Amino acid sequence: MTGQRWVGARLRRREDRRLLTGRGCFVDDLERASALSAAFVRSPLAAADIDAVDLTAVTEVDGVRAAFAAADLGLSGLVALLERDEFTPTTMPVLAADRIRYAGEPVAIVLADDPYTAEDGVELAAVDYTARRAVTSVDEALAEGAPRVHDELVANAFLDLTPFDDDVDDVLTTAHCVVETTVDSARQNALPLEPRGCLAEWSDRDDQLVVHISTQVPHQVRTAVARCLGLSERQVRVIVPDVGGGFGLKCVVGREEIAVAAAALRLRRPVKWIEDRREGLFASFHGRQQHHRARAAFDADGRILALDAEIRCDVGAYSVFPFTSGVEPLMAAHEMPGVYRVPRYRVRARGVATNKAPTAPYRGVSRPQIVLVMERLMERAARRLGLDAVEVRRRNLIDTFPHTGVNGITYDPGSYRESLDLCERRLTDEGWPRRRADPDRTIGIGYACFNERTGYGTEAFAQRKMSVVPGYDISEVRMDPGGQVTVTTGTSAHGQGHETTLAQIAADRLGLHPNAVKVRQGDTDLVSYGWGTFGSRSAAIGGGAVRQAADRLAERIRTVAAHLLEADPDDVELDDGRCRLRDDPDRSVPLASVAETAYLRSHRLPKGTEPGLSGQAVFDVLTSGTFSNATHGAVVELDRRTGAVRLLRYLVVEDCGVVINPDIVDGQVRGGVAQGIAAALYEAIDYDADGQPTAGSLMDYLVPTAAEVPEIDVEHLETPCAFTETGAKGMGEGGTIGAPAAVLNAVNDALRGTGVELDAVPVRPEQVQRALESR
Ligand code: MCN
Repeated sequence: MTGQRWVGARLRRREDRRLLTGRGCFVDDLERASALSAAFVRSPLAAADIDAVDLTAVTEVDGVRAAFAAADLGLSGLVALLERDEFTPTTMPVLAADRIRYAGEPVAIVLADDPYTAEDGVELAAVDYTARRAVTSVDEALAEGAPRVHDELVANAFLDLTPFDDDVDDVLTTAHCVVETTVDSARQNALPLEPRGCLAEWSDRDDQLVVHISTQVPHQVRTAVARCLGLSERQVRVIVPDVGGGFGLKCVVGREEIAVAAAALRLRRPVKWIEDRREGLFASFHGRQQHHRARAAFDADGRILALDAEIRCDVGAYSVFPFTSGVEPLMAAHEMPGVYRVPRYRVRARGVATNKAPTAPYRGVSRPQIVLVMERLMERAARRLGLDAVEVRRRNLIDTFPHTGVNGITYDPGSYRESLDLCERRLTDEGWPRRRADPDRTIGIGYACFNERTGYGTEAFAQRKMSVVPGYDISEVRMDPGGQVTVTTGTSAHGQGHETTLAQIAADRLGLHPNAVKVRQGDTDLVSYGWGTFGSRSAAIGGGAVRQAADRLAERIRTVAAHLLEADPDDVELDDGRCRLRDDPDRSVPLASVAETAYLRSHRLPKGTEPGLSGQAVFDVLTSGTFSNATHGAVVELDRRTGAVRLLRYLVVEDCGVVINPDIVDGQVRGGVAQGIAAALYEAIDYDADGQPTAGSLMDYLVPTAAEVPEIDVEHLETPCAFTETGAKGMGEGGTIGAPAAVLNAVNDALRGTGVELDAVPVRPEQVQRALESR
């Protein structure tokens, strides 16, 4: 094992042993003898005034210990801010006090001996509402005279911005060819396997409210709880047990979580709340409901000359803490050109309030939609110009790096062209697209090229003008007296395998096996502040902090070892659990002896050397971020009689810089693609005209299962990133970003010759049939 490099190794996920053998510990596994269970009284109406809340009958139920409405708790709400004139801040109350803005909004919290009794109590709450007219679509919300979802919003827009305003009209009128697409994507729920949940308890010993919670962002939960409850940050400790997925839905703070914390503080008893699937579906957070109208001008060779886009995001009833309801429109408007050279760009983007559940930044955030837009434009232009669509892409791909786009973003080097070439070659060599003899069942092939901005540091978030700026991250790496290492990090994995990959990074720097490295995360008392895990930031930023901290520890180890070996620290290298002299490898000392000396025999340390062995670091990406890239290729079979689509083949060629663990990256890509396929073909949360969600269970909200998801092949290209410590770029969202466009393009290819082209997702059998019938 001497000289073994762990970064790049296909090391098995260390967390899987406990997770796969049922020994993981999730919030609901935490038991407290005196705990109360919480359940929420929720509004049945989407828009209403609350006239009165009477919880008397609730508290009379045997086993119900308390029930609180907004007035009883008297809490300030959550306010998320953008420092932009185009943004109007609003408050999300912890419990609705006088207005209801979506069906399922929490009005009161009921605390009982067990969850069943709490639900019984909920049934008896008497709330008088006066219904208002609900606004259930962007068209309705923007119409003249529409009811206002929040009084302070003008034309129901949380955010209305035109960040790029090139004069594109002359190009659009004179260009050889102009194509247009109207892309609609349905509202979705990220649907983590484990729903939201928390257990809050007051600790007299620590004078702290301890909140165990299924979240991606422990420190942000701490800040929100402290602010809402009027506690200092020290008085709140947030601990994250095992988390069964988040996908962005858990990177914002839920009002139920604050209410549970408030009840535990008030009652000085542990309070537990576990969301049920129905609540999760319609009363948590959604994402993805966007409407894009885009036109692009091309020359006769298929080169894009200008892009003109209008983006309307249906962001629901509230702005979420801390990212705000601006996250979808901002992301879409700024990043739409993607991998393509767009010389002129005009865009207007709005985040529109409706009487629906609020939206959180669901994995990929707006990029699945903007990739759909760009890829549909490429396909439409190719058809109009009689060119091959892959060739049109090739002619437009950014090919010199770094490239500063029309959107002001600087793209670091990637393998845009190489990934497309390899993806096309692999699928062509396999003989796709083969058309079957049966004319009713046609085969289609579709591609999508995209990049994914990852590792947003302070600068990238500051450009977005967030008032709470989640950029840097923190790590401490320490060695105990026995030579074993503990890494603490401000990132907070919830399925991504950081216990493995962060250990691989530290192990390389310290010349150890990763099994000698324990990763600790998800506890606000561990590090002073961390930003958690979202935005594919953990490898790039968290990993950078770990590597720097490990290097600082290694330096300390070398100093002590050099003293023991009577050598110069610069001549000492760490390898295979030992410190040895580079030019005289027979002279070495085990790391464990160095550690023992540093802690237990400190009198032997050189004068002026502090006892103990640890290193700390704060790392940030001080650019607009780093861009990983990929090309997805999908092959589908379309049954023209039923409209059913079956995936036959799926290939991803991706480049996320230096790959820390290829198995984990493959797993991340495959999971992401499955969610992208869900967006392309299955999932949609629709609302009726009264604002009632029509998907109340997994009977109506169609989640693809293993039967619908094909084998997904992943090929890696590696363009190392110059400004992350590890050379890694993030990739945790990419699978989700490319799949909708690749699948939709494949469906359109299978529809070739019918005159039908589809630009909206999901494409369900009834949409295909309807389109074919109405030709
Ligand atoms: N990795 C690697 N080599 C690279 C890049 C990443 O080995 N060059 C590894 C990382 O070390 C990490 C994993 O791949 O173990 C993902 O890394 P990264 O791209 O940094 O993303 P994050 O760890 O920050 O995870 C966030 C991302 C997002 S934004 C969502 S949403 C998401 C996702 O990851 N939600 C997930 N993946 C998920 N996976 C699961 N199982 N559950 C979720 O909720």
